Amino acid sequence: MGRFHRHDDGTEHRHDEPHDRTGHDHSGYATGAQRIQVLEHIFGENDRTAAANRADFAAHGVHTVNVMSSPGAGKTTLLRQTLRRLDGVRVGVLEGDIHTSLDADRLGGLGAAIALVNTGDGFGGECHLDAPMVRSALPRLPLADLDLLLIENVGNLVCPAEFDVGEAARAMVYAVTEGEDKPLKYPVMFRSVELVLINKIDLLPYLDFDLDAFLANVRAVNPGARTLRLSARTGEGVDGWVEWLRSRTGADVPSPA
Ligand SMILES: Nc1nc2c(ncn2[C@@H]2O[C@H](COP(=O)(O)OP(=O)(O)O)[C@@H](O)[C@H]2O)c(=O)[nH]1
Ligand SMILES: [Mg+2]
Ligand SMILES: [Zn+2]
Repeated sequence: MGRFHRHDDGTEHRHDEPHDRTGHDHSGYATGAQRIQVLEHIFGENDRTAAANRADFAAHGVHTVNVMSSPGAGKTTLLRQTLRRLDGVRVGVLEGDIHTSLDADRLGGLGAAIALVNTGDGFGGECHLDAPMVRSALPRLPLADLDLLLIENVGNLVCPAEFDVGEAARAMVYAVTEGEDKPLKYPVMFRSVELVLINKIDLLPYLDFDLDAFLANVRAVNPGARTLRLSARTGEGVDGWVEWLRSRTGADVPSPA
């Protein structure tokens, strides 16, 4: 049912190989030359649309951050905390989910403009956002009145990283309950982000998560990535992320003392 996938780090697979190395192939296409042509066509279309999105964001002075993670790592909880702290910054949220408006509803009432994209509603139930999906939501966002657009991607540790949606920056939320090994097992997303937000640190006393081993694994796949530790539940460390966002919005707003 899916449309296409790509691994653009060049090491995961070539387009003429089956996609099974990432654990699934939902392209629905036969292998061979025809499949390559279809993938090239579709990725060309994605990249052209991503460029159009990026141009629109730039034209309106909107800084766009694509937030990715596994399901349940804490994206929506963190975005709630974030919206509460971003006073003075005009924020929009583009909420990506396969089904339901549950997360979009959780983010309502906090001053942000929200646009929901359900990939199960006309986009084949995709496990990620792509550039045309993001583009479909832009008419529902007041871009001219925004400084920052936060995109909550569909929960999935693999596919979202493969699609440029026109964002200026990428961050991922990673929960300490996911173990130390995932940067090595799922390197594509870890490589594609500037910032890894290590979430649920309130649970560390109850886990045997080895933070040093995790940090070493992140460094092994992406030496340039910045990491921040936080708890979206207690709010500890969230200010560091909010400062990172503020520093990029271009909105000349001093942070509250
Ligand atoms: N203990 C703890 N739970 C958290 C934290 N952040 C999120 N959660 C919980 O993790 C679950 C999934 O969170 P959610 O924000 O929906 O994750 P998402 O799927 O990435 O958007 C919910 O039950 C949250 O309450 C955290 O920092 N600490
Ligand atoms: Mg969510
Ligand atoms: Zn997928």
